[in-house]
Amino acid sequence: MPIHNKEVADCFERVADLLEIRGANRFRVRAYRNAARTIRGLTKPLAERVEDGDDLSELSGIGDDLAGKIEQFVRDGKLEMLEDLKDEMPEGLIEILRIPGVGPKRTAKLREELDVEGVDDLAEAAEEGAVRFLSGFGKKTEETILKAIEEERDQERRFLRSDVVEIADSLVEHLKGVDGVKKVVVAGSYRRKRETVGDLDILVTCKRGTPVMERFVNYDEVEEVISEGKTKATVRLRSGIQVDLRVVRQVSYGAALFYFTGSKDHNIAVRKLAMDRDLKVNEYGVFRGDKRIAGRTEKEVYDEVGLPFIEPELREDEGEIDAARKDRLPKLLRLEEIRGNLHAHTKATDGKATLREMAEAAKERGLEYLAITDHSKHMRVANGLDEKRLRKQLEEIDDLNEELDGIRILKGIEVDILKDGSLDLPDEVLSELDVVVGSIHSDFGLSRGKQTERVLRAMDHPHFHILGHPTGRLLNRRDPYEIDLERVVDGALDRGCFLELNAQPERLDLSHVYCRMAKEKGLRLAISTDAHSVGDLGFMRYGVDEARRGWLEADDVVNSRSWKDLRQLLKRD
Ligand code: DGT
Ligand code: CA
Ligand code: CA
Ligand code: ZN
Repeated sequence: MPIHNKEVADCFERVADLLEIRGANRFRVRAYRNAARTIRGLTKPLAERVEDGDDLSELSGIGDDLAGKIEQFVRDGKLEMLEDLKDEMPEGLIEILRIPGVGPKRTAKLREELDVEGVDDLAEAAEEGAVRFLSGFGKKTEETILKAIEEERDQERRFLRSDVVEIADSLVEHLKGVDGVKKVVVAGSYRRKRETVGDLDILVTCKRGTPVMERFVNYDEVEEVISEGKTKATVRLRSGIQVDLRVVRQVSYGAALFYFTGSKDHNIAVRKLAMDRDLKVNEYGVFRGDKRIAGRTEKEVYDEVGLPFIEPELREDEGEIDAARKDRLPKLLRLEEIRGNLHAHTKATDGKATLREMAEAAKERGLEYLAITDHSKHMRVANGLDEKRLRKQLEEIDDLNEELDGIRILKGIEVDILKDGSLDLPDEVLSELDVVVGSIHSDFGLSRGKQTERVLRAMDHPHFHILGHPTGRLLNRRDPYEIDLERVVDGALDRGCFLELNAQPERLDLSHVYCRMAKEKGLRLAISTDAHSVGDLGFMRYGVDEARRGWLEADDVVNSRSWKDLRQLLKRD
């Protein structure tokens, strides 16, 4: 992919930052900043200029030296000088730069006067009140810095589910390998399939005398043993995540699993029901007086309080107890019920695999259909398709469908919803497609009213089928944009189009709360992986997890249907 001007400008800006921290001559620093500004103002891509053999040193503020550096960056995709600067700078200093309110000047000052070399040093200095006395700082700045660090730490403390799945699996395998161990299960928010987890809670049952604690604290991945007792221990793994381990007796297994799965609110609600029956529920069992009457399985626990088994994903005290009492629990969607995938990219835009590779991988996963929905031209950073390139892709899809058996490739697009709600490609070409996903990739900052109108306008287009990643959130990174989802759901129902549950583990957008709202209003969703590589097709499991947290059943999901039925469903009149 060609280098964009913004990347070159960012690179120079970075060089200026690092030079400034290092205390370089201020004219030199300014030269890089000026060059960055010039580059941001250019319309013709530098990559093209280099290719055309333009003399870059004719640009204002760019001499021979910088011209050479631009050529290097355009050619190699990186700048040796920046790499060197990064290598010689403590990494912590680079992290400090990212804290709002701390630029390179302040970073240099902190380093000079307070020996600050990283975020932890800075937090300590700020907590001690040493930062406010530096010239150019003050009390207010000190407070802002502390707050920013705390916020960042809070965010870092929760891990994306997809980042801990492997960690959890290998630890479970490790523990299962210990002679005498019977059951190993991960409880807590992980078992409830939350999209982020604070820590892992593992339960083990084993024969008497099994050295399970010892094997736990000596696991390779353990970085620190925080506490260790006979039946419980807590460690921190190298990845930073903490793990609580509990060894429980077989007779208490169900009660312990129930207790440590949570959520806390669900547990409290169930315990209330127990009290009405003069029972006590705790992590050791269900008791009448001093007598344990149940607790070997979770089902026993629910039986005793008069409830059917409640799936972990529903245990949030959000109405599941009431639904269980009335025997109205949903029959939650299962991964095997998903028959196709309606959002995927290829090399034609920002994907990593070819059309054929994506098709074959989808077939291997047992899918009946896969929609190829590359970006449209407004997404320039992704090399989005114009009408001509899209038509070329449609022909390739026709050819491939002729050739391949056992999978159908659907013709699609992820078309940009422009600021005014128009779509980035003409209705005429959209009308030739099987699936049109419309998404917002720009102007996230519109007011709630405007953003909502924009989406409704987009859905007015007669060939609009599915609203992609409807709130734009990125877990731990970007809040959703302001939008009135209730109106959007109603608007989709009125028009006969659908919303997506984007299964990328850092999106999971719609979130379960909105999934449930959509379901209650009678709107069906498409669960899609938004795959940018063959491996990403595996994200479907995370989408299904989120859907289950949103109470969805197979019927609530459009891609649980055969293509024949789905095609009818997508038809708008
Ligand atoms: P996390 O780790 O923040 O993602 O969320 P959880 O739900 O895994 O919470 P965690 O690890 O603090 O505790 C695991 C489970 O143990 C929790 O879901 C319910 C249970 N639990 C913990 N503390 C209490 C408590 O004070 N009362 C009750 N009833 N249950 C608790
Ligand atoms: Ca936990
Ligand atoms: Ca825990
Ligand atoms: Zn997108």
